[in-house]
Amino acid sequence: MYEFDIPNMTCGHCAGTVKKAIERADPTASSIIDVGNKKAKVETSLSPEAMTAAISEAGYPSTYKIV
Ligand SMILES: [Cu+2]
Repeated sequence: MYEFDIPNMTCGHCAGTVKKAIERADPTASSIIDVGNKKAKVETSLSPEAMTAAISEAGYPSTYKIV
């Protein structure tokens, strides 16, 4: 599982956009979005680089760590 740090994700609307981007990139992904801490935990079979790119393309640059 990866934890993405998404500084621009500041409200529920952002969280929805991020969640959609994650699910579009990997329909089998499961994610927990934490807007308060601007983090998303994602279980995905994609590489974290690919998922970072997908989230970034939706307008939310991020960094990740393995958790
Ligand atoms: Cu927002």
